[in-house]
Amino acid sequence: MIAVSQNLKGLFIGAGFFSRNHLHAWAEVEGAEIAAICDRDPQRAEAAAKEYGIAEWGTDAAMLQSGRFDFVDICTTMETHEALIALAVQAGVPVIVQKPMAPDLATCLRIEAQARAAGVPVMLHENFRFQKIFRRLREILSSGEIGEVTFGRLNWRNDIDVYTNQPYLIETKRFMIMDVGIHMLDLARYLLGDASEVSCFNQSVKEGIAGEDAATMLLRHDNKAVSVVDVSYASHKSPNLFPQTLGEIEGRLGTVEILEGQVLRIHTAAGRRDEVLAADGRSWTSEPWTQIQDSVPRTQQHFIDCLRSGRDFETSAGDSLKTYALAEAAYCSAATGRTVAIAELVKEF
Ligand code: NAD
Ligand code: 89Y
Repeated sequence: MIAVSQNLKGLFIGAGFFSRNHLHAWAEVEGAEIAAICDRDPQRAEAAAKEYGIAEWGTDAAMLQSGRFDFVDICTTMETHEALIALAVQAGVPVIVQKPMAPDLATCLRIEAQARAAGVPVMLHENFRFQKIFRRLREILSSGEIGEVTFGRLNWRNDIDVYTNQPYLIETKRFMIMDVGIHMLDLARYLLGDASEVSCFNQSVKEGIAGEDAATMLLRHDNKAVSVVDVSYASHKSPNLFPQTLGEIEGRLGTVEILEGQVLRIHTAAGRRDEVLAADGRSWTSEPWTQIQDSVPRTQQHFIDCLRSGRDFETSAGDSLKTYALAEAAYCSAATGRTVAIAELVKEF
């Protein structure tokens, strides 16, 4: 627990494509502020410092070790996370780090073990579960209205030109499952509970990319519920459905459909009703990104609230190992053509 009356002071690392959402969000978060920004590209670091009124900028993440920071927000791509988190762990600085934690489960396990041994809290910036629609859906499920959950379907299928904003994805070998599949696997656990077995088929539909751009996963959850999780950047529809996650959750007493336009349709013996989730109306958000952008301040506020109160993060590195194990199992299943049990990959968490 960090019990101080002043704002916690953060170092922000990685002034690339997605950083503007974090930086706008940090200006809203209560109890924290960004004191310095770091990017190995000096122009990016300086420009972001100017735009967001951040007093200090630098190019070397070793500035983390100055003793002046209460937390670090790491918004770089996955290959850099292990080394950056190791710097934070050495300095004893709590971390919030963008998904994906790392390219493979072995690296995630190392990151988590080192942080745990040093007692340094690490949270994954897993913002999809902080979308309003999924917070509300979780409330409905927890209320018992549709009874024990038996089946789920979560799909993210669109053809957003992700390659222009995030060109590194063209060369990423573990692409779609790590990029958006990981959000869906986290959501599947959030809504249906932990899962123990995975089957998966991967597809590379677009030519010229190094990894898969579509994946269809089948999960067996611990309470025997089943879910189908499918993701694709090669699904052509008009209007483009980006960035909506659609699907349904079935329970013994009813069903909740997740429909286009941020609508939850609840079916129970009492009848059917729709709940429409409105955007928060921030000045810095814009379509089609609003649904994702609105979830970023909630994610960061959760990190700060937990740091201040000593509560566990919902998506701590330790908890998230269960999500990354599902992703690893999905790749293993796609490569071998068989169902993979999590117990084959990790003895216990
Ligand atoms: P990006 O490549 O545009 O930006 C990363 C920045 O980090 C670059 O400016 C790079 O110079 C800098 N950097 C890399 N290593 C560094 C180091 N060691 N020290 C200092 N600076 C360093 O990447 P992006 O598209 O902004 O994505 C960043 C992360 O955010 C990725 O992991 C991506 O998957 C994730 N992301 C999440 C969401 C979401 O909704 N949660 C959306 C988009 C991207
Ligand atoms: O990289 C993806 C993510 O994590 O959320 C949206 C995104 O930026 C593009 O689909």
